Amino acid sequence: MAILEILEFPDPRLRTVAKPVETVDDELRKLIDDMFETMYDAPGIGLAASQVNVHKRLLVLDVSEDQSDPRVFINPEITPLVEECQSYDEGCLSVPGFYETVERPARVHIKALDRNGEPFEMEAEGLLAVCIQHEIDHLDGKLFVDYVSRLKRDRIRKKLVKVQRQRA
Ligand code: QAP
Ligand code: CO
Repeated sequence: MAILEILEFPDPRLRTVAKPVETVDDELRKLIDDMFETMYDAPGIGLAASQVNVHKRLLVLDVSEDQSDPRVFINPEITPLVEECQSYDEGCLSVPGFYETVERPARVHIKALDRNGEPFEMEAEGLLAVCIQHEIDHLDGKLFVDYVSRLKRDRIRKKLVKVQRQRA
């Protein structure tokens, strides 16, 4: 297993729209294992392949408190079930140190493939629903900072570019 490098905002590669996974094989399962290791190491609750510069429609998440509920979604398709939205203070491993309130549909239906390539469907609400929607946004090249004002987003961008320069 390996810890993968996580791309950080405003890296333009985070804007890539990911392509559907065509075959779920051992190579993809190795990537999934590395993504879990990277996410748990951070630590984080969700990671999309786009964040580790792999532009395939694949995400992992675990919203449990003790890393006991790993879930994989390959080629996820999401449908909102209610018009009502919930607000959540979102963060992102690609936007380290920043949190902003985002509103998203409170209940969603998800269709996806599991790590064996088997289709499954489920409904989600609460943090799980927030997290799945946040991660699917990554696959479409979107970030939670896109939902806040340009002023806030520009401030976050400037601060992150500064720490990235200091590191380099
Ligand atoms: C997405 O985010 C998410 O700023 C997953 O310094 C977040 O795992 C979905 C993290 C909130 C729903 C609600 C962020 C770690 C982890 C940071 C994460 C940081 C270290 C974020
Ligand atoms: Co994120």
